[in-house]
Amino acid sequence: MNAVSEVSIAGSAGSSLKALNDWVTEVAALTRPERIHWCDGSDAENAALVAAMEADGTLVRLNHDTHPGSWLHRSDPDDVARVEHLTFVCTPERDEAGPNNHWMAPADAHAKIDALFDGCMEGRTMYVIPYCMGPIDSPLSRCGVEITDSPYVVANMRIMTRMGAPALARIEREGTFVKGLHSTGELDPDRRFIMHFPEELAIKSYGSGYGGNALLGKKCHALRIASHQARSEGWLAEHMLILGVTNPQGETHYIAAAFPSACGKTNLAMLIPPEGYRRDGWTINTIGDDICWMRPGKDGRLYAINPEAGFFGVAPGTSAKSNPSALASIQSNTIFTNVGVTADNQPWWEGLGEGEPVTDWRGDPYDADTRPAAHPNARFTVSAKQCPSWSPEAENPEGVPISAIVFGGRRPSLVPLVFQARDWTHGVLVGAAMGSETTAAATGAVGVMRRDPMAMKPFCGYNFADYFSHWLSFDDGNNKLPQIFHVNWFRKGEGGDFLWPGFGDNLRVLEWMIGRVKGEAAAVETPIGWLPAAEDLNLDGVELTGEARQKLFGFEREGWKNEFDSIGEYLDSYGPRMPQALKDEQKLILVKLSVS
Ligand code: GTP
Ligand code: SPV
Ligand code: MN
Repeated sequence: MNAVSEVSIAGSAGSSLKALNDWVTEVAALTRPERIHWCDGSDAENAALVAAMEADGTLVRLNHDTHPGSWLHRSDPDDVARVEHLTFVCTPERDEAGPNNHWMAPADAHAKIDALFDGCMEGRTMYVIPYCMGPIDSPLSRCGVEITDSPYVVANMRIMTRMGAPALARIEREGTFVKGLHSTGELDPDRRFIMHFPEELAIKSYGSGYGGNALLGKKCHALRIASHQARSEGWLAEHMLILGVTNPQGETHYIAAAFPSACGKTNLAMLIPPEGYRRDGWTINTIGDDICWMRPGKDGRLYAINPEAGFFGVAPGTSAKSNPSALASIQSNTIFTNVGVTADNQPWWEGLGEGEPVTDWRGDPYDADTRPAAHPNARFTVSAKQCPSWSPEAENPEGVPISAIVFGGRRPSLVPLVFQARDWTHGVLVGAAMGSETTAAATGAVGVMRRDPMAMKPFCGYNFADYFSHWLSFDDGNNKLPQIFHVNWFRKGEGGDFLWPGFGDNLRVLEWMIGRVKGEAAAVETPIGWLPAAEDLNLDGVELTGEARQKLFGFEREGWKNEFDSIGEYLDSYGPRMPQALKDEQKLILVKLSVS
């Protein structure tokens, strides 16, 4: 593969690249690769890498008549999701990481993981990937360098980030970058760690080649390290999609929404308006589907960028009906991970709605009694620009102004379709108190209710109590902050079915939110916030049973009392670090709930 070269930039580098070059030399001394390849992000480099991966079976060619430029990767069957129990935040003091993180002392963590890295790249190529999270010329963007021995990681990082020469130039200009060291190692779950060193702006990940464990720009950098940086620099790094809603009058409102993993961010970000809305001229513009960095602008509003350049989306359930924009995006130049394949070699997954699998995600003949064709956390990696609803505003270096922040999770009972927080402090409590059922995006049991504040439980790089204080600090009397809402697309009826149609129909809820932001839409005040009556939403064309109306728009006082008792216990579990303002808000609501 002649694109692989042993380039050292030491000789030619300006002094600001010296730190990078010294680090690469140090890592090479530890991992002892046969070759070092500095990635430039070019098409020729990618073509050479893909050809080499096809030759060694890392990538399987899909049907290039139906899916030009698309490939399948089958990961190790024990390496199919994030591993939260093996993910550590290594701050000098345990309390800085907080009860929300697994913690290890930095020196111990380095020693433990460096022992695994010792000689691990012998006979292999070490790739150096300079990347930029966010538009290359945005003051909100931040750069990093990932060193990896996985060409699959290189190919994914090329889609997910602005990778290569322009990023290296920015690093040279700025002189600072996040250091991410990754090796797939033996893919042995017993020799696997994902470690973060926020004070050192460093990440070390060993033993997994999958998604958020291995594409270090994503959850490791853009959330765990960035949330830590954001705290000291006065901004927010969040697990949120960003979308623009344009109404028939041509006004666009940008909304950022935090839902836990596999709870609907990609779907909402690419929403297709229901028929009547389309006719009236409503459109959706996609800025991002997973991560949002935002900070107050000169006018006091929060301005947001999507630090990513691609989507690493959940494949199962993606269909022409549920998410036509995602499906259209992944017809070409897409890497599929752990999906099944049809007889004519097209990618296939449960919920696709057409075709039939012959081979499952492990490469075995498909047998419905053995396992699903696609792993439930099977994913596609594709450039955001291939999405029909992609907005050029995603490249705006200033970011887009946010009108509303939405929190939500999978709540089969109690929680209504939507409500609005009274003010910022209440909204922060709504986010802090979020709960959701676990999904296949991480290893472990699925469908277990857990608190997942702001959808950041697996991703906040420091103590949640300090994180909530940071959120509260934005209400400084000068900022013009967004309204905060909570949604639940996953409320179930007695029969166990979802009561809300969801997907495109979620625009009905977004329209109500924008109406609230503009002071036009009606709502009823309750102790948990402002709730719409069913009549306050445009439900033209939606059939809802009596049970659905009652549960989606009702307020269940007794259930909420129990919920607020449990929220109080949760806040208390953080001890005295938990901001008093949140505890006061929780107590105030509990008192209101008790007065009927
Ligand atoms: P990550 O990439 O893991 O962060 O996930 P995500 O939040 O982007 O989730 P995604 O949009 O991929 O959705 C995950 C699952 O939720 C899919 O199976 C979807 O079909 C389902 N889903 C998304 N939106 C809705 C909805 O409005 N209603 C219902 N019932 N299911 C939904
Ligand atoms: C998530 O789990 O929230 C994801 C997938 O978006 S991963 O990149 O694996 O974190
Ligand atoms: Mn995610």
